[in-house]
This record gives sequence, C-alpha cells and structure tokens, in this order.
Amino acid sequence: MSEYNHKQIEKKWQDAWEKARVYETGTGAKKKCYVLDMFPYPSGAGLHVGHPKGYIATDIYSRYKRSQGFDVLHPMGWDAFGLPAENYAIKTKIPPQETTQSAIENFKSQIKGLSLSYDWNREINTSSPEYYRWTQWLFLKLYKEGLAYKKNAKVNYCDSCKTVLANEQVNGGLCERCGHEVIQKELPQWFFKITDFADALESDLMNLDWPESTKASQSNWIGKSEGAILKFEIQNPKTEVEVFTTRPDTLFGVTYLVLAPEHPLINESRESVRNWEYVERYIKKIAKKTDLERISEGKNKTGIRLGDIYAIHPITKEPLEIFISEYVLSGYGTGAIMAVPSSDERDRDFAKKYDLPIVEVIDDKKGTLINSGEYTGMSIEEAGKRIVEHVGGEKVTTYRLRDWLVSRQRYWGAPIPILYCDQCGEVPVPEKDLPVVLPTDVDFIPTGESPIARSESFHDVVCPKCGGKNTKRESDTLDTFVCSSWYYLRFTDPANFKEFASAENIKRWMPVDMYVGGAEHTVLHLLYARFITKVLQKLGYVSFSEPFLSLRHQGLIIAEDGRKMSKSFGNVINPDDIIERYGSDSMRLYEMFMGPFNDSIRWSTKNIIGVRRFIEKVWRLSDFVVERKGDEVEKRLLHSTIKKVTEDIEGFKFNTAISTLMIFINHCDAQKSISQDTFFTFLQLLAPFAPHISEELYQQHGGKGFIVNTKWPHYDEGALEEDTLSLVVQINGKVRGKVVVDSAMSKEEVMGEVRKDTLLEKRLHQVSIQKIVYVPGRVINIVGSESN
Ligand code: ANZ
Ligand code: ZN
Ligand code: ZN
Repeated sequence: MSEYNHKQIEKKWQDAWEKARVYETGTGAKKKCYVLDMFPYPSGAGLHVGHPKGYIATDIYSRYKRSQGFDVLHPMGWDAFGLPAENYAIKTKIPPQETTQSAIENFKSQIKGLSLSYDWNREINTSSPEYYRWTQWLFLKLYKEGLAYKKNAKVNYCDSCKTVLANEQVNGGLCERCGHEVIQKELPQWFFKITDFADALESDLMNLDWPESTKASQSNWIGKSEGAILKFEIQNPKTEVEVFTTRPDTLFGVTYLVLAPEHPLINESRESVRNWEYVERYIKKIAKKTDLERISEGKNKTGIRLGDIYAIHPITKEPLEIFISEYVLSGYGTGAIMAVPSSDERDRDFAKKYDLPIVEVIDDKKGTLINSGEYTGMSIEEAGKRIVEHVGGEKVTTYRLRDWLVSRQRYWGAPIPILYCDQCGEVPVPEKDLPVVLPTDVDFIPTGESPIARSESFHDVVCPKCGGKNTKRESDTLDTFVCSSWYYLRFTDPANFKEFASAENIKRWMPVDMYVGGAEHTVLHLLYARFITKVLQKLGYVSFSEPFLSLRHQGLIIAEDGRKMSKSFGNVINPDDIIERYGSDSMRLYEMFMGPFNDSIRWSTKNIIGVRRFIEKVWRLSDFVVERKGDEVEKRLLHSTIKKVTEDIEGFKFNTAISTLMIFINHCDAQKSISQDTFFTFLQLLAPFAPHISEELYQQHGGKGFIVNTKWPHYDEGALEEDTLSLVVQINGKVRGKVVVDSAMSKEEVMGEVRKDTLLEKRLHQVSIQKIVYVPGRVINIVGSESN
C-alpha cells in the first residue's frame, strides 16, 4: 500500500467536506444538541497550540452527537471588541476595525486547518453593527425595566491629567502618563442591576452540571450571607448607627465599633470630633486605595479613633469607642461593624494593634456562650436568635455581589444608546434608530473620556422627544462582557434583522447542552450570561432560567520549558507548523491524548510522534482487511472498545478513549488481520478524533457516503460477556482437575489448555489416549489406557 501522506489526504477531505457542506446545522425535526465553545478574542498574535484544545474536544463531541442522530448546533464567532485592539490602534494609528478583521481571518484559517466542524454560516462578530445593534437593544430593554441605571462610582482618576484611567493605566498607584498619584474618584457611570437576581443566581447553581469548583467560585462571588442589622445609639451628636453582623450571638464581646471612612456619620459628627484634622487626613489617605488593597492589608490594618464620640452597648449600656478603618468597606452591609476581637480575626488584629479590650464570649469546645449575662450557657444559634429579638434587630440576607458597572471610557466597544437633551435630559435612543454606529472620525489618543466624545459626526443628532438640537450622545461604550453575555442566543439565529433571535429558534436550540472553555477568567462571563438569561426570562423572551446546562473546562497547555506559552518568552508553538509536519489528525489526537482533559499539561513535540505512529499503524492495517467474519475474540474486543469509547466521549475522557483505540489496533496488528466489518466500525470510532484518515480508509474500502454521516456503532452487551468458565477435567471418568476455558473454544483448544496445567500434563503423560469426550460447559473426559 501507498505511504501515509497526511497533506494530500487532509486537503482532499477538507475540500470534499466543504463542498458537500457536511457541517451545516441540521434543520430537521431530530433531537437537538447545542455544543458551544467560549468564543475567542481574535488577538493579533494568532493561535498557539494551547488555544484549540477545547475546540478539538467540542468537535469530537459534536461529531459523536451527529452520528448519534442529533441535529447539532456547533458555531464559532468572535468576541471582537476590547482593549488590546484599541491599545494597538493607539500605538500604530491603524483603526481597530482593520486589525480585528485581519486577526479574524488569521484565526479562521488556523482553525480550518484542524477541520473543526463548525457551521461557518453562523459566524458572528460582536464588533459588527449587525451584532451590536442587538447588544444596544438589550441595553434598552434593561433600561426600560429599570435594570440599567446611572450612579456615581469610584474610578481611577489622575488629578493632574484630569482624566479617568483604566486599571491597566495605573502603575503602582501612579498615573502611567504623568507619574502623579492616582486617586479614587466618584463619577457617574452606567450599571446593570444584577443584584436583583442575586438569590436566583445563587440557588439555581444547584441544578447545573458544572465543575464543583466553578460553582463554588460563582457562589463566592455572589457571597450570600445571612445575618442581622443591629442598632447602636450614639450620644453627642444624638443619633444611631446600624451595623451588619453574621454573629449577633457575640454581642457581649463587642468592645468598639468601626465605620468605613466613607460613612455619612463621620461628616455629621464633625463638630463633635476632637481630632477632626487627623480624621480628615486619614480619610483622604484611604480614598487613594482600592477596596482590594484595603482588605489585603493583613495584620497591618490602619485606623483612627473618632475622638470623643461614643456608642452605647444596646444591652449592657456601656460606652463603646468608635474607630474608622480601611478594613470596613462602605459598599458592604451597612458600612459599619460591631467589633468582636475575641471571635473575629480582623477585629483581633486591629484590637491588638490599638490595644483595645478583648472579651471572650464563646466556649469554642461546647459551642455555647460565656460572659454573656442571661444568655450564658445558651447555644450560638439560640442566643443569636434571642439577642436579635431582644435588641429589636432585623434579620437580613446580604450579598457580596455588586451591581455590574458597564460603562467604559473607551472607543472599541458598543456605544451606549442614550442621548442627553438639554430640555428632556436622559433619553433612550428609539429602537428603530439602532444601531448607534461607532464613528470612525476619531483619534485614539487616550484622554480619559471615550475618544468618541470628540467625534463630530457622532453627536450630530436631534432629540427624539422634542426635536431639540442641543442633544449629545452618551460617549461611554459598553463593557465587552455585555457583548458576550448573550452571544449564545444569537448563534441560534445569526442573520435575523428583525429580532435578536426568533422565539422559534431559541426554543429549538437553547439552552446550550455542552459549554466548553478555560476555567480562568470565566467567573464573570458565566455570571453575566446567567444574569442576562434571567432578565430575558423575566421579560418573556426565553422560557428557561439557565443558559448552559453542562460546562467543562480544558486544562492549559504549558510550553515545553514549563512556562506559560507566550510570545514574550519565545516559547510559542504554532498549530500551523505542527499540522504541516505531522498532520491535523495527529495534532488532534495528540492534544486529546496528552492526559485528562482538564489537567494542565506540558506540550511535547516529541510525543506527537507516538500518536503519529498509531495513525500509521491504522494505515498499514488497511492492507490486512479480510472479507471473512471476525472471530469471537475480535468481536468481543470490538464491542468492549465501542462501549469504552462511547462512555469516554460522554465523560470527556478523551485520553482513555484513544488508548482504548490503540489497544484495539495493537491486537489487530499482531494478528495481521481484521475483518471488513470490524475495520469499518473501528474507523467510525476513530472518526471523531481523526476524521481525515478515517474518511480516507473508509472510502478506500468501499464505504458509502461520508463516514462523518454514518450512524454511531452500537455495542452488544451479549458480545461483551467474558464467556470463560471452569471446566471439569476427568481421566477415565475420575475428576483430576479443572481448567478455565472460553466457551467458544474447540475440543483441541480445550486440550491445549489442559496441557498447560502442569499437574494434568504429568498425568496425561501416563495415558495413551484413545478417545476424548468433550461436553462444552460441563466436562472433558480423556479416555485411554494408563501405564503405571
Ligand atoms: C461581628 C462578628 C463576630 C462578625 C464574629 C464576624 C465574626 P460575611 O460572612 O462575609 O458576610 N462586616 C460587616 N460589614 C462589613 C463591612 N462593610 N466591611 C468589613 N467587614 C464587615 O461577613 C460578615 C461579617 O463581616 C460581619 O459579622 C461583620 O463582622 C463583618 F465572630 O460582626 B461580624
Ligand atoms: Zn496623570
Ligand atoms: Zn429633548
């Protein structure tokens, strides 16, 4: 037979499949399966071999589901807006539209080299007006529902440049451009009210087939916390302060209160605060820090006493000092806490640093209260409940989750469809005027406001309410996470000009059955997509509450030197080179064979040779295909192979599926023979992993149609049974031993087994055999004269 020439074969079938349009989404009435990759950001650097790992897995899964008779929706598109393209434009003056387009073309050709079975008719690009028109429409839906609103929020601000800075533009607390200190400044920004859905976002996690660690991250981010709000009276000025606590049972251990530096009480009591000058200075100092910096201070949390201001303990009526400190955040709970240094670590660190009293109130061994008046001896739960009642507290559930800040002072994003009229104020752009197109008459030099603020064409608009000419557009753009919060819906109906997707197509395809992407950086994407789905459900556009039923993460592929693959390390391996040298089938098999799908594993070009040899073995085996029916051993091995490969694909255990295929081939290779039927079935099992060679050999042996369109083989439970049994061996009617045999063995083969038994073999030496009576499954009796 001819040499295995991967280049020729792969090109041939890629062309044939494309011509026959075998990957177009089925439109029939068959069961559906929606298999989705987290769509990529088309970066200028192109793909390295790590990127397609997840795509190969979803491709195998999609091919498998297709051959199981599902209509499979398996699309690909581009999460194209974002900062890298904009930064590149700032550097080179090449508009992001252009660089994005060429990056997409490059990505696409790399992906096509792997024969991933995407339906390219459904390709979407979030930076195209046809797409972001619907992102803007979504914004308007939220706006009308009161779920998109404007409020002041902290941003990085440089007082010297008078501009807002992105996190990436702040270096060690200093402005990247002028070196001046960056402060946190409150400016009006757009938010989505995700907090309205906090409870459902938490409780629905339960129903999802997702990795537990990912569900835990979602849950952490949402941060549901049940506790109580308790009031503390303050004298001079006469007022009160509310604290949020999860441990009302520790009330007798409270030795001081702490307010966030932003707490309104501080300014209200300004007249009474003896050390105001220092307090003010402290507040200014903390204003420069982000929340993250504030809580990661460790034991070194700073604070300052509000001199001469005291709170009254609600039960003991003792006076309590009040501090302000960075470790209490204004955005959580009530922005004020009751400090229990004996039970709370942060409070203990602070109390030790400032020499404040520590009163033990819990017997940790028994879980009951001590030093707590009438509550002493009670359990934590019971005491907590009673104390809340006693002091007239209110039970509350809080969430760490904050509303989603969607405003970006950036160019390369979807413009927010809002107008400001000097007569009518804030006016939403009418739906019929969408999309609000991103202008191109801009220069990209960052000033802190979006570059489109200075575009003249952009603001050429009249108020849709009053026709007033003094109207300006909102110049902030949307966070790119908004674009990716609904793209899975667009794939169901990507060319729809009238709706974001028709109800019929959404019903046909959603929810996504299998979603695959990296575990890193996905907490927010997943949370936002879940939120938007819940919003659309509330508005009646969809009938389900979760977008992604099953989720799997691929592990990273690390460079051969053990580091992350990165251009700057010079250790990037380009899939194009690997495909050129070893072929797409080898590359696909190798990435799946490296190890468990979600493990991070080092790349090793050397190891590809191993899978390449396997492919060559399959190729050679094609010369030994015979027309006879396969024997029992071949049949059994085949059926156990079908079973294992089927179960492993379902379970995303691609590495063990491949090793099962390898074992099968090694067996046939040793036999130098395989029946035609068995060979076809084997090729069907191999096809999702290595589609080109499977198709080629299938066709060479007279297979009909494309192998990708054949039905997935079934295994026969009966054929799997290991039909071994132990058989009684008699010599001249006397039981002399037992042998383990296969029920399908012939009399001669059974005798072979008998002779392998050393004891029986010894006895047989003394017999001149005349007759052998074999009753399959029961007995073999050897008759003859015994010499002695
Ligand atoms: C007294 C106490 C005693 C507390 C104790 C905890 C342990 P989670 O579970 O994360 O919701 N807290 C409340 N508001 C805060 C804020 N704005 N900034 C920083 N800390 C705040 O945490 C709730 C607990 O964190 C609350 O219960 C409060 O301290 C603190 F043994 O009150 B606790
Ligand atoms: Zn500056
Ligand atoms: Zn107006």
